[in-house]
Amino acid sequence: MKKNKIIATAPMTVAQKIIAAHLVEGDSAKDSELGIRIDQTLTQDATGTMAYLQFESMGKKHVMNDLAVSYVDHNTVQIGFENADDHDFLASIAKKYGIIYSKAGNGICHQLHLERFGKPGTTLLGSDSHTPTGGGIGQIAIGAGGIDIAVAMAGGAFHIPAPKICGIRLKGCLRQGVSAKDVILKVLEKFGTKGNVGWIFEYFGPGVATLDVPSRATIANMGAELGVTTSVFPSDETTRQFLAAQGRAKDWTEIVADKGAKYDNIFEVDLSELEPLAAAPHSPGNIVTVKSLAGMKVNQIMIGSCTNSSYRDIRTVARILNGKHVADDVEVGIACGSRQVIKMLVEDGSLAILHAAGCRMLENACGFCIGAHMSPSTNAVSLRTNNRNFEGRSGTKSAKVYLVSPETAAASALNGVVTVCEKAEKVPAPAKFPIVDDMFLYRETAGKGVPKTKIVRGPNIAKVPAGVAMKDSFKAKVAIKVGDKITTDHIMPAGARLKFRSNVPEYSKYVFEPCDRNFHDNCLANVKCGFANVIVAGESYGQGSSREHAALCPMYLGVKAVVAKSIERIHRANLINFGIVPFVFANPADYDKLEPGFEFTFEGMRKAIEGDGEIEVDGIKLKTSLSGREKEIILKGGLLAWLS
Ligand code: MIC
Ligand code: SF4
Repeated sequence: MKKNKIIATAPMTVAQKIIAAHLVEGDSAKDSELGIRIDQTLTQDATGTMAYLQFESMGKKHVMNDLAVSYVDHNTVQIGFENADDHDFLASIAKKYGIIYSKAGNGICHQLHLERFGKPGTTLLGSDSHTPTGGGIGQIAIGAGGIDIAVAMAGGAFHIPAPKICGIRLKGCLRQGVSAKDVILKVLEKFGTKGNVGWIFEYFGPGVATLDVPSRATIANMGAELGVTTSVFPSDETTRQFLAAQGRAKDWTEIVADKGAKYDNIFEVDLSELEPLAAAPHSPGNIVTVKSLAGMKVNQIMIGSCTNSSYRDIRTVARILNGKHVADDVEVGIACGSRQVIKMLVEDGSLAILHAAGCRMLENACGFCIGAHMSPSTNAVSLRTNNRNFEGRSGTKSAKVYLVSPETAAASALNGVVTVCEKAEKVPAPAKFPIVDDMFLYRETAGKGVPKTKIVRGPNIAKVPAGVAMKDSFKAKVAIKVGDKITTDHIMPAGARLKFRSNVPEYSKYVFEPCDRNFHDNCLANVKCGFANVIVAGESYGQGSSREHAALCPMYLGVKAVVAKSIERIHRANLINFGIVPFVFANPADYDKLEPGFEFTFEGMRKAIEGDGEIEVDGIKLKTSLSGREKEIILKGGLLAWLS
């Protein structure tokens, strides 16, 4: 793919520099959509099988981008054959097409990628919404649906809205007991989980130098909860030291904002003034102080996830628990981010401390974070260091999940009640990390692949359903009406249902399971009577994950349009990729006029999409703002159909 020549006419921010160096379509000064070249891709197992099925259908001999890594971290401890089938499929695909394969048990994709592969100044596209973790070392790392990753692996560009840059100016230095998690919770308190679509959050200012790489990665990771395109830190001396300690000094380049670089908005955080914060149930944007919760009884504490599972985090917990024992009536589980982290904890004695303190050591995988295990008991209070506390995501609908820092989690574990951590000495950045790469397979054939490899397809690996071209006129029915902030966990539940990710007909049975158990049957009944289906929603529809199944399975059930007050970035892109029109109400009050069963007659749908995106249906004005490329994709019935 051709690279545009960069002519720097004005001082640039870090994000602007990296985007300019990767721009292949559009002009950030004129166009609303930009195409960027993708250097690295990552997938995880729960989204990966679909991504690779889609990549396969593109007919390439091997991956075309610089580096592709396939991680297995979501569905690792299986009941039944389905996940194991997925792993075999993923391993064989990786071997055939030149993808590095990270076996189950190696660790969590974002932590591993940061440790072993992420490079400052490059672009990374991942089929997981927390891919922006790479922003911690100065990568433009973006989460997207699996099919977008497939296109990038096939050498295609990725499209982003021309970004507005919000500068987060950090000054001062964190006090003991306060850490990176509290910084991102502060940013979430200010900006919330909606209304940030199209922004990149870039961290700058004197406070940046006081944060080590794992802390920066925590902040960039949980920027996903803001709904932004990505978050990024400069690549500086701290980044160089981190990469050198990983034996990757050669991967470092300095990338800092130019003097006089302009941000579209600036928010200042004085690190010295921050106090421990928590996100209260059921939203990462529902921020309270830990002080205000102090003394509340806690039933369960889970430490880990891609947000807080680095050596720095778990070593901090070990230091707080050293020589002590967790309270009798609290269950404490710890999941490290990688085998490198585990090795370090073994070698410095931390694992013995955690063992003696009565912690349950869990597998170094997503596990509890996605409700794959460790669901709390009925009505329990669970303190967790992960990034999402949507209702029911833990696997227990009545549980109250609070998101906190490792420091708060550890101090509370000792007392069995929410406790403000007063003392937690800084863990120095290691001068050298042990390299534990033996669970990365097919490194030697990366990029080229082994073409004669036979792909292993168990019965759980089903075909990707094909989209159908958009009709000009059709009848449709409202199949469901939901409220504000509906997450992809509501639309396409994970946890116990994750194992059906490679089998769309089966997984489709669970669409909207937490909201309406009859959604699947109603949709099919409507289709049988000649109606397409429409989803009606409030503000910020599709928050959370990158899972394209939240669009793919509704497409399979005949959904042709979502009509919402607003739609979040990754989900909007996924809807388009699967031929579903992402409409918003021209007049949000019209939301009140629609109820399940309401019948629409769409006349001139194709014309509306080709034109200005506006259509009036039975007295209700709907609009959608689509780029030329997006219009073509929807008219064809989705990205796969458009590509073929
Ligand atoms: C999540 O944290 O919600 C997930 C599970 O990692 C998802 C991906 C998926 O649904 O497989 C994400 O964040 O994109
Ligand atoms: Fe895994 Fe949780 Fe991170 Fe998603 S948020 S990648 S489920 S650890």
